Amino acid sequence: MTDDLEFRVTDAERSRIEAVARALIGSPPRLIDDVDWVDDCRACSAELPVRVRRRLREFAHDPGDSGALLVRNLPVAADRPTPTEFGSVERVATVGAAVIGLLSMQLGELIAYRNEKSGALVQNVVPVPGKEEQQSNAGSARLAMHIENAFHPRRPDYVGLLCVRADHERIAGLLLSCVRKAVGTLPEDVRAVLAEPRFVTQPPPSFGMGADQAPLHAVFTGEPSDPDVQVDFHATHGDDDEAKNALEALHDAITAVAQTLPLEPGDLALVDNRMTLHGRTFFTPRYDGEDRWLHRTFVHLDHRRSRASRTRTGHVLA
Ligand SMILES: O=C(O)CCC(=O)C(=O)O
Ligand SMILES: [Fe+2]
Repeated sequence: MTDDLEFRVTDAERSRIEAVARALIGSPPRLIDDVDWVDDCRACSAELPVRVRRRLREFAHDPGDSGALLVRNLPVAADRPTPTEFGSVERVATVGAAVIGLLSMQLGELIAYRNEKSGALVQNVVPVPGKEEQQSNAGSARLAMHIENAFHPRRPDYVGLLCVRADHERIAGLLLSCVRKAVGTLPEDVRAVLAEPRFVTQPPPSFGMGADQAPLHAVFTGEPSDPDVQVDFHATHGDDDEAKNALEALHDAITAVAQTLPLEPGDLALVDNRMTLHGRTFFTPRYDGEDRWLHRTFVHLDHRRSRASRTRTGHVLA
């Protein structure tokens, strides 16, 4: 299998990207969630270095066997303490927020969900005191492999995760596992079960949907040898014994091909959420302002498809 995961920007490209980011944040409105800022971000993303735009365009066409792209050596400025509050988001544009916005918008449209992180388009992934064991990005225990918002009919096509600060001990690893690498290792009958609507994924309480309303769905859809995947190993359950066993077999196969990436500041993981699961190894937060800190974005390839869930110019799905 080709290692198509890493793409390192040169120092000259990094300077150019920083100049584009500074131009974007230097003029009003400076508020990320303002529709005019998103329009400016889309326009400025056309000013990114051509080699970067070309690589992102190639990735959108074919995410390879890793189903993710790790863009390295990007400009970020860790110029304030790592936030510690639950639901932390970026409101005022910073270099880091602009950089993740600019690269995300070369793939598609930024989106968010009203019921998650107050609908902010650039969110923070930080450990939160008291939430250590929680299966959410506020935790610091091992986070089960999942696709993002697996329960949601309009889940993101891509998830962007930009590292602003690493954890103290540099042991936290972003886990990535593409179903393309796993599917061929599964027996035919297991794959057939995974392609049937025999699974349920619980929405998080913040979405206010009753667990009993969650519909049955298939875990594999599309071309059987190269399927899309809909699963969250914390929230998805098989509806019968055979389905439960198939899910366990998928878990083993996904775990066996997972890669662990200890993200460094300036690393942006763009994850194809249709075929690639992510998770995180455990780490130990200190809550001293120097903890691990990522920015996160969600991208839709086809903004039109979510029109019924948002206003005409809006980016936040109800
Ligand atoms: O902490 C991480 O590396 C990933 C957390 C995560 O799954 C997310 O923010 O969606
Ligand atoms: Fe996630």
